[in-house]
Amino acid sequence: MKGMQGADQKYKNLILCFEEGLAVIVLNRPKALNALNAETIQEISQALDEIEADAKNRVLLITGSGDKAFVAGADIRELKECESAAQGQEASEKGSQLFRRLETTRLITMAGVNGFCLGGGMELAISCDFRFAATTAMFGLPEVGLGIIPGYGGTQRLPRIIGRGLAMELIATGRKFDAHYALHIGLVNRVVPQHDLLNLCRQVAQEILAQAPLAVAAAKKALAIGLDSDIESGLKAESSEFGKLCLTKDMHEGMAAFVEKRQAQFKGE
Ligand code: CO8
Repeated sequence: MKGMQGADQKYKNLILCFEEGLAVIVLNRPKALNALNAETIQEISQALDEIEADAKNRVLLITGSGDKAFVAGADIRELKECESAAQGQEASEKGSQLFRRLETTRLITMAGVNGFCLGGGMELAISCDFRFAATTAMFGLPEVGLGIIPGYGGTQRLPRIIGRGLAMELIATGRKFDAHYALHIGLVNRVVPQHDLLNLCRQVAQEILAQAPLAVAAAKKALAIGLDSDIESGLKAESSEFGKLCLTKDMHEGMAAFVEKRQAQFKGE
């Protein structure tokens, strides 16, 4: 992929690159528009192991290779072979577990949606903390048109992001929609021309990487606890995380830097 350095050749269906604190997973099955087969699901999990193992990595960008697709869904040729309820449930659970891991990782995760973002691909994108899209991106959960439902968390996450009514309409119709509509309903944070997408993602990653690492991770944790429970539990989690941060060197550094009118040098301690 253009502009990506340090690409790792050990994966068959994705490219993994590291850029000083930012890890980039580029889904790369161009002949199938980057559709997610079981092997790709397994490789994303393996890539995540590799990324999480190094504390230096703090932001993860997931995007698709080429300019046509982010991910065009789960691999329909593979899904077609599903012959029992148990087999279908297992396939759904495997993907769901990975996407839940993506949602709860300490990394801040973003999807750079560079083209078709359908079915399991859209479910992958909404497992990330936030999304940016190219003007050419197309979204949708077309599963009901194939006789199935979103099986990687789409029925759970989409209503949490855009609300019940809109989510139900989009899931029940399977309708595809463009990047501007995705921006309008709050599914993506920003829409930019295709050639600016990676730069935008990198720029936002740099903004995040300039902040105190433990504080960013604590904010993600508190936000997730609140969204997955009631506001009282969320507020409790926020206060608890706040308290723990008062013990960090970075808090003292951040405040000293403000008083001394200089740039803070955070160490993640
Ligand atoms: N799976 C497998 N192959 C695919 C997929 C896919 N999802 N999408 C595209 N491809 C393949 C095509 O078959 C084609 O291959 P070939 O050249 O060998 O025939 C190649 O990619 C290029 O695709 P097209 O020729 O169709 O390209 P177009 O530009 O004409 O159309 C579209 C692009 C509109 C994206 C079209 O390819 C399409 O509609 N794709 C399917 C989209 C879709 O329905 N996605 C949802 C799949 S179901 C799902 O995601 C369920 C998730 C939950 C699963 C939980 C249990 C596991």
